[in-house]
Amino acid sequence: MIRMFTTHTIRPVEELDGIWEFEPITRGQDFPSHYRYKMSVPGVWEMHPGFARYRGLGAFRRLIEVRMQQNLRVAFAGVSHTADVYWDGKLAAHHYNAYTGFEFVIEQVPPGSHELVIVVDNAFHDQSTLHIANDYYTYGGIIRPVSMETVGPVFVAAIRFTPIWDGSAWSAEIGVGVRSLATEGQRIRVVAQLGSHHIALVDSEIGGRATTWFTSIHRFTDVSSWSPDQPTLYLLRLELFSGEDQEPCDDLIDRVGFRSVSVDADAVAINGEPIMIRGFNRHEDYPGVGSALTVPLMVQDMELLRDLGANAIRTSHYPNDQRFLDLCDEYGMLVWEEHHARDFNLTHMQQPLFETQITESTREMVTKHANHPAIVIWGIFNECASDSLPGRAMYEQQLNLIRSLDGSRPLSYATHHRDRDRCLDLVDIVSFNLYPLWYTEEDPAELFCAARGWADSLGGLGKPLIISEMGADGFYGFRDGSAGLGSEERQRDILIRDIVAALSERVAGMFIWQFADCRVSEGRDWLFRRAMGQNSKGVVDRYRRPKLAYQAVQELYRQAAKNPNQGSPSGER
Ligand code: ADA
Repeated sequence: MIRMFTTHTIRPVEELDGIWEFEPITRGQDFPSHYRYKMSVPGVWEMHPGFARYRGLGAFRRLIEVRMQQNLRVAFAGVSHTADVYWDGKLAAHHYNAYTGFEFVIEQVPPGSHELVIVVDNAFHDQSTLHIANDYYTYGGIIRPVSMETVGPVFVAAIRFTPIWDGSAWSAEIGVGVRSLATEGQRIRVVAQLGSHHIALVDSEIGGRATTWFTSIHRFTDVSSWSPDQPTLYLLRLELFSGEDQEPCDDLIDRVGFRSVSVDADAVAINGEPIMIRGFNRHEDYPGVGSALTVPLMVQDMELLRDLGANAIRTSHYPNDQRFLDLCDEYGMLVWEEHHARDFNLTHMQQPLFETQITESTREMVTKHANHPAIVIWGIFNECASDSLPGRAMYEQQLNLIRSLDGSRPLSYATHHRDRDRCLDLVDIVSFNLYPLWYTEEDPAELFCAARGWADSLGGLGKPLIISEMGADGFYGFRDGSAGLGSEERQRDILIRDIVAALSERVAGMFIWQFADCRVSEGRDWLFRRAMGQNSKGVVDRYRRPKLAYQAVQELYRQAAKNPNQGSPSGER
């Protein structure tokens, strides 16, 4: 399943999910002459007993039968982390970064059997500046769905939908990219349908061998708003007509919602309603399937998050699977989505490939995910070099890029630099990662109050404050009446004090670190010596079994949901 809804009813689509052939290879080696293993796509090779800890290169192969000559558009939603795709032995696409998709078109494919080989790399090396050993695990494999579509000489390449609230009614800016594979220019029409609205979107000449963008603003009188309580969604169906044809030759369907996001000094507001963010940070990770979560597991996470009383998720620290974002749209779960960056110091950020790779991660995230109403904040650079002037220039560059691609959402980044941060004036929401009572002995309420002070004196005055991370390790099953270090009791007690402090300090919101325990890289550094090879700050363990903190967080989050304007819901325990 590529998305949680049908994206084409005219364009033929075949999902290439299933069992592919697999063979590990070494750098510089030719394609394997035979493939000894089978792998699930989507999947991670770590689920295979022979590759449970494999870090390196592997070739995936699949034969494609084509019945008649056609143009094929192949779309990979996520390959971890570098992909070189070969069609009948010829390089068709190269892509870096596990967490955003890519696609390519093979023209005039003749009937017969064709070979699709994809060489996947999950190794850490100087060609990979975003995937490094980190406090989460970079798995290997084709981790998200693969699809193959038949496209004509002209097709809809992309839709962009931005809702606009003018104070009394909804309109939306609709962008459509039409791609022509023909050498000659031609006349096309695009018609849009959304609910009861039918719109003649485009009637124009387009040039050959190019993607032409058309953007226009339309008023929608007969629609309801999307909100966390009433997440009303609409299918936006575009049909493309070529020349004088009366029948459409292609279509593209996306799912959209009408909502606005704004900020003031105290809060993030959806449709003008201030919302206290009761969030969790979440990694895409589950035993056995790694980062290739199945739909039932995504739904399970969503149900658990709702059960916990959460209304928001931060996709720490990379763009998420679009099917999970689809679920967020459906459940009314607010999303802070961030590009792929965790804990890069200035030296790291100054590596030759870094700027290109992070810029692509930002661009792909925004252009591919901007239509999700659930995404209400774009984030960049978690705990990177926002404490230096060269770092600031890089923050500014990424923020400017996002603003140029989508000016409709507030921007933020999570910092741990406290009063040394130098970028708070650049964003719309000020966010601090703080671990009182865990990494430091500070009192949570005093610390969050101090954070407001740092923000106010460093360019964040008048901007809402989010505690983007707070939490503590708690090892599942380690119960200890004296609440010893790493016990479920200690974790629960710290989280209670964190949440109560955040609520009483009137921050705009909080994201607990973290929803579920996750596997982490192993290595020599202290970070990579984490016990059990995992980050154990989840309120559920890797199998989603609740720890003691679960019920405590649930109680506080649910009370906060009922009394959004009161500070501490239940006082200290
Ligand atoms: C950081 C980081 C998280 C995680 C956390 C922790 O704040 O942003 O990815 O590593 O610390 O558990 O220490």
